[in-house]
Amino acid sequence: MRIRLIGVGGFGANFVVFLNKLNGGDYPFLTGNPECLLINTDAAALDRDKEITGLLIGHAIVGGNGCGMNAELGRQAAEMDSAKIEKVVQGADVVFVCAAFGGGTGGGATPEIARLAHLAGAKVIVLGVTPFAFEEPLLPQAKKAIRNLSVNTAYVEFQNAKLQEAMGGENTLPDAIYKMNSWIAEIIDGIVCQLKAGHPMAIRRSCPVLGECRL
Ligand SMILES: Nc1nc2c(ncn2[C@@H]2O[C@H](COP(=O)(O)OP(=O)(O)OP(=O)(O)O)[C@@H](O)[C@H]2O)c(=O)[nH]1
Ligand SMILES: [Mg+2]
Repeated sequence: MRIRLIGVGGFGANFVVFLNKLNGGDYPFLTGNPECLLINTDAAALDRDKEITGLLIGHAIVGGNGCGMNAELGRQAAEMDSAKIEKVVQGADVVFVCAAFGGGTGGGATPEIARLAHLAGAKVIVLGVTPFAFEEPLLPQAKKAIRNLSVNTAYVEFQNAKLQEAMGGENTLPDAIYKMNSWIAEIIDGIVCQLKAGHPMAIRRSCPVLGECRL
């Protein structure tokens, strides 16, 4: 089974790098070698994480400088480079896409990447984080990104705002982020373990209308 893990935008890259640093010790699925890939509109960020294969999108519109939290630019970037994205999702049985829904690249490009992966024949699972409470202006575009996910895309939402609240005031932001990354990794690990064991499990999204999701 070919499993591909795609980190989109800044958060997506942070998460994939976090997983790669674990060396497979904590999460057995890592020993199964998922193929990791980063997709970003930010050339410098891809360069920083160059130990993982990167795909730069949208260079013609943002010049490799990221989307400045503008999801419309992220959407256009993915659309204009859909041929490149099609190539990197070919041949995968399962594609996990990790992104921040509130980010310009993450929120804008993720629905298109997920759609192309589905068209290429993969089961697609998006793992997305929503904004922290102090990032309220990003909420509308995060909600829009979720609405833009096709009905063929399963998704799991991780809410930064709820996470911070749940962890209480004594934890620092890096603690909260570490914890969130660990939860996302556990979910991917669990799904892959089930699939590899051949358990009869379907990955679906049953309802195209998405309301509030809770932790
Ligand atoms: N939990 C968690 N959230 C993160 C992390 N990095 C960024 N975020 C959240 O992600 C959102 C911003 O998304 P980014 O991924 O930085 O943006 P991007 O997709 O790169 O988009 P552009 O920079 O606009 O091209 C904000 O809500 C951040 O709080 C992280 O490591 N962990
Ligand atoms: Mg960025």
